[in-house]
Amino acid sequence: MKTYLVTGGAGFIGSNFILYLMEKYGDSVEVVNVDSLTYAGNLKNLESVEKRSNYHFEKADVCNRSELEELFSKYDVDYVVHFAAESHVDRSIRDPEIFARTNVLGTMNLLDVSKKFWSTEDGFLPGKKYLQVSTDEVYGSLSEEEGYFYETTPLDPHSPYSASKASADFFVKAYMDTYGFPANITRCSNNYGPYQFPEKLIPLMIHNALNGHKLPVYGDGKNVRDWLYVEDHAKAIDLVLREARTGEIYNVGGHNEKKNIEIVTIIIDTLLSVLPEDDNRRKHISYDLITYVEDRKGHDRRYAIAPDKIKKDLSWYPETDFATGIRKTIVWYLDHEEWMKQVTSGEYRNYYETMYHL
Ligand code: NAD
Ligand code: TDX
Repeated sequence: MKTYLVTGGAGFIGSNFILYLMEKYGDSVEVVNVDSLTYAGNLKNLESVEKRSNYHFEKADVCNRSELEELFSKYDVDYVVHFAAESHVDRSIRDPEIFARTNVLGTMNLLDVSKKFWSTEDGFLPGKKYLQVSTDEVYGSLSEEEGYFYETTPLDPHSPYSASKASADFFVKAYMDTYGFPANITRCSNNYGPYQFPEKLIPLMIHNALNGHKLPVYGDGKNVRDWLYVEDHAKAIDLVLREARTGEIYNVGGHNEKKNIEIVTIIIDTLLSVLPEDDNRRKHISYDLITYVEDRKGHDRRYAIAPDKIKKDLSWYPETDFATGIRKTIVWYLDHEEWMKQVTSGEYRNYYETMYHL
């Protein structure tokens, strides 16, 4: 029986990862969700598993060493999966400091506590592993139509967010290289799917379209992102934890590059094709909502992941193609209006007004 300590388990990818584990392993795993519940953390995401005896929620801050030490004393942790982070690039441009605190110092803290509890006289307890959930953004930006990020591509972050994630990766590497600490790093492309907070492109556009609000496209709308359905990311993480050699770094992505403007038009078209003719929510939806706004500062032009290594070593491949995944995602948001209402009340409105002035 493996015990997973999942940080940031109340966020978008973390909650999808926990639901994936529960579905895949049933009662044969223990899951400890460690989350401080920032604006991005939402325990509603985990309602379907919260009563299970092998699921435990612990409200704790990854920057707080004594809180983490208590948790490692309470649970015999086999795997640490570190999702907890400040994750939104636009917020990092406005307020970089919290990104350094959570993403860099939080990672160092978690690494150090894991090292302390897993150390033996001559190394580390067998079967233990730490996985750093990183991002393709640490590699920087590619030109319009050429090239891919490989694991060997030098790190060249541009935004405060990606700088903090790259720094965290270097600390993980330092622990692996210096102490032989058992860890892996995964670097995934843009995720989409259920439970994503509507500050990010896809859920923001769905929410705005349904409410007849403008659809704010940054710059010329031709920046490219490489989209992966969140469950495929969850599967990759678990595979790396269980099967990869420690010390290895893996890119995760499915060769699904799309310009932002293409994503926005796909969302409009899909909404119109899935909503019944007599559904009131159709009335607002139109291409006229698309509004080009000021570009993001330092906006990375293109991300594209080469996933060859994870395919070759671990036989990972993305199971959900984009046409299927985006439809499933849109249907999920249509079926979860209450969830969207809850997360867009309160702090979200202030954020939206300060950020967009629309
Ligand atoms: P998210 O913002 O939806 O969730 C982050 C979670 O971390 C929230 O539940 C929040 O409450 C928690 N958290 C924040 N600060 C904390 C702290 N100090 N202590 C404990 N918990 C804290 O983020 P996400 O989109 O699910 O991303 C998860 C991870 O995956 C991040 O590390 C991110 O860098 C990485 N990643 C994200 C994507 C993507 O497309 N979203 C792609 C690649 C990698
Ligand atoms: O309103 C918007 N308009 C717009 O044009 C928003 C929110 C975004 N965009 C553009 C900016 C990007 O080119 O869409 C693209 C995607 O933006 P985000 O959803 O903010 O994602 P991105 O900046 O690419 O970063 C994401 O992928 C990598 C995640 O937020 C990160 O956590 C992850 O590491």
